[in-house]
Amino acid sequence: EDGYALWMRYQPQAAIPGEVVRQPVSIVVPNATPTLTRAAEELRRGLSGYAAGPVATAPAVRAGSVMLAVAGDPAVASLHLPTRSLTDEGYLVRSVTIGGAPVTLVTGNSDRGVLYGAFALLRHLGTGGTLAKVDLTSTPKVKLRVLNHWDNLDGSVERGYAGQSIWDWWNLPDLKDPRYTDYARANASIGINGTVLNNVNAKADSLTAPYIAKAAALADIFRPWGIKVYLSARFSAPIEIGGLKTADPLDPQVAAWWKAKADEIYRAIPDFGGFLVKANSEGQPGPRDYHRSHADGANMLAAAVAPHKGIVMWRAFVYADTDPDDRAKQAYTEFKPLDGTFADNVLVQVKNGAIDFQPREPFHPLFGAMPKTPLVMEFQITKEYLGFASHLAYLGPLFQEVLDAPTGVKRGQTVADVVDGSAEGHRLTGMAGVANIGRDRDWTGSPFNQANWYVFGRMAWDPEADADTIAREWAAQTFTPDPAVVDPVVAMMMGSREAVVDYMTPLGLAHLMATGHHYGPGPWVSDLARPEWNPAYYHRADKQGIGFDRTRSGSNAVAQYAPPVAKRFADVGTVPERDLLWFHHVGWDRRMASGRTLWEEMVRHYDAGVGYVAGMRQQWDALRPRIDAERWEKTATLLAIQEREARWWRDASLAYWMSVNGRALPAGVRAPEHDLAWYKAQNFPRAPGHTG
Ligand code: BDP
Repeated sequence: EDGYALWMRYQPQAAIPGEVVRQPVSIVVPNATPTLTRAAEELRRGLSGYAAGPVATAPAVRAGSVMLAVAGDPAVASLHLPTRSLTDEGYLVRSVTIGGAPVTLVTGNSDRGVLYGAFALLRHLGTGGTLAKVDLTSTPKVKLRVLNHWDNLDGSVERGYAGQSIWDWWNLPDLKDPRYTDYARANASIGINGTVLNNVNAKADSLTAPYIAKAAALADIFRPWGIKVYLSARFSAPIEIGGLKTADPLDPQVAAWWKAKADEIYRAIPDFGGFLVKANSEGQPGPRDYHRSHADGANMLAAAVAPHKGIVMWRAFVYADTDPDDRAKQAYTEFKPLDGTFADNVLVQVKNGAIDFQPREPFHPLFGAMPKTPLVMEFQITKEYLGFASHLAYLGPLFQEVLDAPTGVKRGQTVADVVDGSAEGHRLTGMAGVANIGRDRDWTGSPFNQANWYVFGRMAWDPEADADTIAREWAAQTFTPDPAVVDPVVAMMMGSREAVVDYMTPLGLAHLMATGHHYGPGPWVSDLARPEWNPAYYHRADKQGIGFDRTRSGSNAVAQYAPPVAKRFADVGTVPERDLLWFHHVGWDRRMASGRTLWEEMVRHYDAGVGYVAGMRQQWDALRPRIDAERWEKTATLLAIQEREARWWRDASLAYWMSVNGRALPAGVRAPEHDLAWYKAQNFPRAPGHTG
């Protein structure tokens, strides 16, 4: 068991064989389209696994059949089931009677709906359910559920920690690695319906004819699984591969070039999803190079794909030299005024927080602030700032915390309401996840990282879903539904992200890692060329206090939130303690809710983080007899690394804070293992995932 099968292991389980064996199961697909054929094959695979015996496909239903058919099929229509509300991607799986025979029906209004239903049935069986009296129904709340691969054409993956890219650009379009199909199965099983193949730091080559042909080969494999292909577009491509002198979005020649390019792509990929664009950020070209706005750029590309029903996802992650007083303010400053000026097929893609995928950030103030524009939530599934693939951190609670946050714009409105379109009645909606997938045998660098891919898909389907419930589902399918495994595994997972916050950046601190790799601690770094490259810029610690003042006396970034939220964050008495140092610069002796001083409280958080990891190791040790050897061993080793590195973060941070505040550690607290100079001397010239 090397983890390749992900959560689709379909292992025999105590509860299932009885059900299946009692009556032979057959699978019936009256109308075998490419998608339904795959759905049937997946069910055959799954049911034979769970039943520990062969399952056949049959031409007609009999007692015990599982039938896959769209709602319009005469046999289904005659049952008068409530299928209208399923819209085009929802499913209904139900025990019914057809021609006198008890049958499990998997239906939906489209083949894709049926496919999702098949996976829902497998999930039901994989989490301890049986084939008796099945009744499952669900409709996705978000339309575009998309992975963003930061994969480069040379095979490296920016911020990827699970090996090289799974796309073998060299041998595509000819060589169709079976892995592509397994990738599509995995995504379809959790409802992901789109994938951006290449890095947002894009090369224009990905838009040349040979690469379009390669992307088309992947699109052909993914199509029956309901997955569309998208490409990151480099804004200056008309110059680099088109021979034009400019990429000015208002230049008719530029617009014509993109239109012709879009037409060319759609000839090869008729259902091409559209473009994702990072513009005028971290050195990428964009419309502002020509003194045009982001909307000018986005709308020009949108016009090129509109005749083909394509869309543009335009990123709001603009990180340039424009807002020197506070990096956190840039996206809002540039995008908020553009609300209402984007074309209908443009979505603005916003990171979950205003800086950059930190272990914790308050939700991005753009959510709720651009009511006329559909906003895509961008989460990072790969753990750039949470210990790469090495540390165990389940991101479900992070995603949920952001999605559940009240925007303060209207009573009861949450970030999830903005993302799923219900806040303003947007029909075009999206959620994007920066993938953690690579060529490692287990896809994501560790068994537990698979859970982050899984929870992203499940929350994109339903942004109000619960992280704990999803962790249970994942653990049951990935290991076994036995509560003796699921309970401790879920317990480990649920607190794991908070532990990372505790040992890296407690109480609202952020961006304290050493230069380049984003892995180990470097709170002392203060000599890099641009101020906001330095951790010291973010923590602002001195002898008296610590924290970034984002209230009126500081950068006033807090004013970017709607008034009730701004008020709560701006007041040092009402801001949640977990966000304290994000918004406020406070004294080391400030009294916290616990009665401890800030300094004492910080120390406690560092210790809690390290302690949690030690606890996870114990829990995992106790699970040894119940988990297969290979996955147990790998996880145990990674947890040992994590414990060592949690201590490193704690010790390095404490050593540094003490050098700044001149305070002693509270009584009974362990001193850092080394002196500050030792921590400063650590360096990692060859960290993975940093492609420059
Ligand atoms: C940062 C990454 C960088 C990405 C950038 C982005 O460090 O590698 O290119 O985000 O999202 O988190 O564009």
